[in-house]
Amino acid sequence: MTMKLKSLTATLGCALACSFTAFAPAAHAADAAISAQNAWVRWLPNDLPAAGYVTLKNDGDKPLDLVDVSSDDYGMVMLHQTVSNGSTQKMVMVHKATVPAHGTLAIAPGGYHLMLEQAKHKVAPGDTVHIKLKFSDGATLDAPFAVKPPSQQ
Ligand SMILES: [Cu+2]
Repeated sequence: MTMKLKSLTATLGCALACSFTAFAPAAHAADAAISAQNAWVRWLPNDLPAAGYVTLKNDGDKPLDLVDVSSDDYGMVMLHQTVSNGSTQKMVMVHKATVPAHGTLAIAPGGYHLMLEQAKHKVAPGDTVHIKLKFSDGATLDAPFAVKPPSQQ
């Protein structure tokens, strides 16, 4: 079941909260416990794979798993995890990531990332791409991701 994207940062409805979320893309699935914050893509030149990052917030009483990722902007989207083994680091593909009840999961540099490959059209810093995040309760979030240059940390 796909739920309709309902809101943008501007509709958070709380002037105080907005001071913490200014300019950050935010998305909520209607009636869903899960929301996305600070969604962005670290773009790389020459059609190299890009990495997507987002903080997922679960307002519900049960843990939720991110179980599928896809995009109309990329031919292939995968959930990867960076695993360090002493002095070396490697990426492994994972099939789910858990957002704890009343908690957050940071898909952030050094941990999880969304591997974005085979862009279907030209993507450049300043653009917005959309990634669909599907969760174990059936909710789907179609989140806008701000595309940023490689220097972004
Ligand atoms: Cu990767």
